[in-house]
Amino acid sequence: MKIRELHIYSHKLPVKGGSYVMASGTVSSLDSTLIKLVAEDGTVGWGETCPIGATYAEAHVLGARAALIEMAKGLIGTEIWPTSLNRAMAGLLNGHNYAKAAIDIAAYDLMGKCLGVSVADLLGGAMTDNVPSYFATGIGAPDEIARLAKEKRSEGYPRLQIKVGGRPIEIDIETIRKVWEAIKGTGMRLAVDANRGWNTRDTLRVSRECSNIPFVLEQPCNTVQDLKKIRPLICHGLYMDENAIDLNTALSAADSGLVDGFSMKITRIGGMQNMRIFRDICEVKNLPHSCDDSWGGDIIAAACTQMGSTIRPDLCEGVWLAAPYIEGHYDRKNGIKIVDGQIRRPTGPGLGVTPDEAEFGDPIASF
Ligand code: 0XW
Ligand code: MG
Repeated sequence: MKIRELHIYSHKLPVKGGSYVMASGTVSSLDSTLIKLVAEDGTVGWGETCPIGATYAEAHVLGARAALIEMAKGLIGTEIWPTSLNRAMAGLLNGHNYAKAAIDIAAYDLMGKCLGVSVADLLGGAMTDNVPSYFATGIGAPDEIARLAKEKRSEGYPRLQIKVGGRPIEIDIETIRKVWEAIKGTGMRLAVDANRGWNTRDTLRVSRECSNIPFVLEQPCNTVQDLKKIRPLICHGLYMDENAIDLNTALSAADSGLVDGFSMKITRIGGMQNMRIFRDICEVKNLPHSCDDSWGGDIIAAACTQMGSTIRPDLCEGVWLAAPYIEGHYDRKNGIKIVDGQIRRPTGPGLGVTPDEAEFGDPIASF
């Protein structure tokens, strides 16, 4: 089955409540990029990529679009099947995983629709239709984050990620302690994510001074070298997020024992095909991981949910969605929602969501 048409759309996703703050930057409105692939028989597949600003990862909105435009002409007439498609993309452009991911997601959606099966089936089969999510706070005052932690626990979230970094380390330590007071004994799991914002000195201090609090340290420092430096000295589990820029890096972090798990983004690793390989590597190495993306609407949420449903349940750290921070849906009927901390997997063919194209207006480019 070959690609006949490729269309690129832009869609604004303002942050509900004004802004989302992390150590690596503050965002108030995201500009998502959607891909519509049309196969030779007229079947349609949708993909999406939405970097969270320009300072979170080595990714930004116009970079995604330039990369997609660079590849687009060469992709017309290419097979949609994932291995050949990913090889075709590699032959057209080096790197730029986060742009290629949008094509790969659309191809999976299209394949599922052609074959009449869900994307989870294509990925090996869903383990559950009720996928656990986790809530991620932004950076905030210790008492406010502790209040939010309690609220999210009572809503049913099994896991919480709190953001730290970019301010005096004493405030981060106070936040961690207050959050733990609010959730201890409830079974809620905790990740402390500095989004590269701490140096090694402060990371060691936090781990030492909070040694009695069971959390995982997510991407505390900026580089792999920093993670190597702190690794033997911390008393908390270490998860890699932003540094896991491709399969090679993730594989070597998993194999060398540098990390205890990952916070993984489908677009950063290059789409469903690479995420599936990553999932299987983690299963071989017995490493927990999440299945998220940096931001995005119903298409990316459906991709994360379909993939998340196939992760071995004891290794699944949850599927994070931007949904709590976004108004509305692309698909009013089957749009992806978090209810009681869980996400219901759409079971229709492909991704299981059908966006209302009128929401996106005219394409910004068509091939
Ligand atoms: C909390 N997230 C999943 C959403 C933002 O994109 C950042 C990310 C993370 O874990 O760093
Ligand atoms: Mg993270």
